[in-house]
Order: sequence, then C-alpha cells, then structure tokens
Amino acid sequence: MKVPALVLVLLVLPTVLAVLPEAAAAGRAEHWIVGVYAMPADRSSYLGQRVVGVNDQVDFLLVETDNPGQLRADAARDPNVRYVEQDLLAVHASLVPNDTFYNQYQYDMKPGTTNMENAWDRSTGTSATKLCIVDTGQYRAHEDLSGLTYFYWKDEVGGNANAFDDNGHGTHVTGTAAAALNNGKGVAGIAPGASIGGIKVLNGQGSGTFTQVANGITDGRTAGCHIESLSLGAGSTTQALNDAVAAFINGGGFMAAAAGNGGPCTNCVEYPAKLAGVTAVTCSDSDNALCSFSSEGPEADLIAPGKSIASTWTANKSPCHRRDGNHCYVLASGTSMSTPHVAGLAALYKSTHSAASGSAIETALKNGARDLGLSAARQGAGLIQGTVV
Ligand SMILES: [Ca+2]
Ligand SMILES: [Ca+2]
Repeated sequence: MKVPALVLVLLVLPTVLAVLPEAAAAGRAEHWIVGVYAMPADRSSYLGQRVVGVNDQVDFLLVETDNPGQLRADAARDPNVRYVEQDLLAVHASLVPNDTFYNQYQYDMKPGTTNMENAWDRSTGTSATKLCIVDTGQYRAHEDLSGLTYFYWKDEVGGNANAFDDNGHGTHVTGTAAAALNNGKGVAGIAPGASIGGIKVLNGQGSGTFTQVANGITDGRTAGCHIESLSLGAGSTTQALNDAVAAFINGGGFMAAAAGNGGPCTNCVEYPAKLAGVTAVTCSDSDNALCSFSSEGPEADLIAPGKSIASTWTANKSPCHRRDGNHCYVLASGTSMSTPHVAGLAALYKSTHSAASGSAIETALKNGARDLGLSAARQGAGLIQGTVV
C-alpha cells in the first residue's frame, strides 16, 4: 500500500513544478550557461543542478537552477570553469499592444485565433498600400482613427464632400482594419499604417442600392484602392454590380466581402461575396467555431473572427458599450466584422509584398490559413493567420 502512494508523489511533483514555475517565487528556475575547459563526463547534472543542454563545439553546459547565486559561487571554485552567464531569453517577442481594450476584448487578434501579433512584428502597414472601406462612411474624428493617413473620401449616398458615418457600422469596420495600434487607447486595428479610403454606399440605416455599391466599388478602383472591404451583401445581384466587381478584380484589386448573416443555412453566400474573384469571408467565434449566424457555401474562401468584436463607433450613435474618454467602443457581431480582418491582413501582406496582385494576396492568405476542421463550405481554406505577412 505504501509503494503506490510514493510513486504517485514522485510522478506528480515534477509535473507541478514544470507547470507552475512561477509559484516558487523565491526560487524561479533560470537557465545559466557554464563554459568549461573540458566537457565533464557527467552531462546530466552539474553541482547538483540539472543540465538541460550541452554544446560540444564551444564547450558549455546549460544548467537549470533556482538558486543562480549559489551556482555562480560554486562554479567560481571549479578550476574547469571558464565563465558563468545567464542564458537570457532571446525569443522574438510578438507585439502585444497596450490599447485599453486589447487584453480583455480583442481575442480576434491573439495567437489562438488570427495571430495578428505575429504579423505586427514585421509590418503594421505602409502608406503605399491603399485600403478602402466601402460601407456607411467613417467617423474620422474618433480618437483611435484621427491619426490615420487618409487618402480618399467619397459619399455615394448623399453626394456630400465628406462621407461622415451616420450609422457607426463603417467606423467599426474601419477600426478593425486600421485603428491606431499600440497608442494606449481603445482598440488595436490590423493595418493602421496603410493609407485609408472611405466610400459611403449605405445610408444611416445601413442600406443602399445596387447602384450605390457598384459606383462605390468603381470609385475605389479609380482612386487606386488596392484592397476593398465590403461588409455588406444581398441575396441577389445586378449586372452593374457584377461589372463593377469584375473591373476591380481584373485590375488587380483584392476584395474581401461578407458571406452574409443568414445562418444557419446552406449554399447561402450573398453577393458580392458570391461573385468570382471576390474573397468570401465567413465568421468564427472565440472558440474558432462557426458563428451560428454565418452564411456558408461553396464560395467560402476564408473564415475570420466576427463574434463580439470590439472596435470604434460613431459618437452619439447608439450603442456605446464602452467609453475611453469621450469616445465610443462597441462589441459587434456579424460577417461584417469578419471581413475587415481579412482586408486588414491583405493590407499587411501587400505592405510586405508590394508587387502582389489581388489574386496573389488571396492565394497567400489561403495557403497560410489555419485548418479549423470545419467543412470547406464553412471555413474556406481556413482561419486567416498573421504569420503570412
Ligand atoms: Ca488604439
Ligand atoms: Ca471567391
């Protein structure tokens, strides 16, 4: 009866130490390099401490110790020791933004989902990359959007000089794609360094005509948008919309469009996502499962987070879930929220691969996507990953 108990203790204790190294606050394990003149016969331990690595070329032991002071003192008395130094962490640290709501709310950017943190180590977007949001307009006075580089603004609804967002939706989408990153405020957007365009094709209630959308897509093409993000859709299409999309795609543009919020349903991807050459985006949640409302179908190309996404919102437009100072942030759900993740990542890819065409960008995003184990109709090629940048 005593033997099994003893075995249990021996097996469990090392596990606990390995999993909770910080629990032993005073004795946190560190790795120290012990350089020697001649490699010792015993390569498993040194002065009673565990050896976790050796290098025969330049003759050192990597020693794990929770008492480095003692190790250094003891090693100093060993005539075989040339030097002792700490093995400092040389891990390439992914940028973890300091934006107010990042840690608590922005699961959609983290390594367990899209891993945008990895992409941000290489690029946060270049001004040569033109990223356009075709939506309800943009509230550019928002504290987390006011510092961006804007190159284009167009209103196809009211014909105004400024495409002010009188809804909030376009501002939310813009924030996901490009809100100021690591500025200590609000949220982290994906490609804040890109040049941003805003084209208003939907009114304050969030609806627009096919003609407005077709004209908006064409406006963006004329303005030089490399990437257009369309968080909108309809169950049918028109020739004018088809032609506008084809002209943009055939001209080398990348268009991300929302699959639709008709789910659960099958073969129900909406237009323009359904059209050839457009990157159709379905919705995943914080568990990397398909959002219950997400449309799906054979045209699905990529899946991206769209459930409870934190982003910017127009001032004085309901709702305002959280404030940072006087500025509103809203948690919103939909394939609308998924789409700017893909457009933002496309902008980062374009920023580091300036010659890439829209189709090359789509191929790269697909090749680097993470298989979530969902059907192709639900995930397309998989969950977008910042590692492609
Ligand atoms: Ca921010
Ligand atoms: Ca497609």
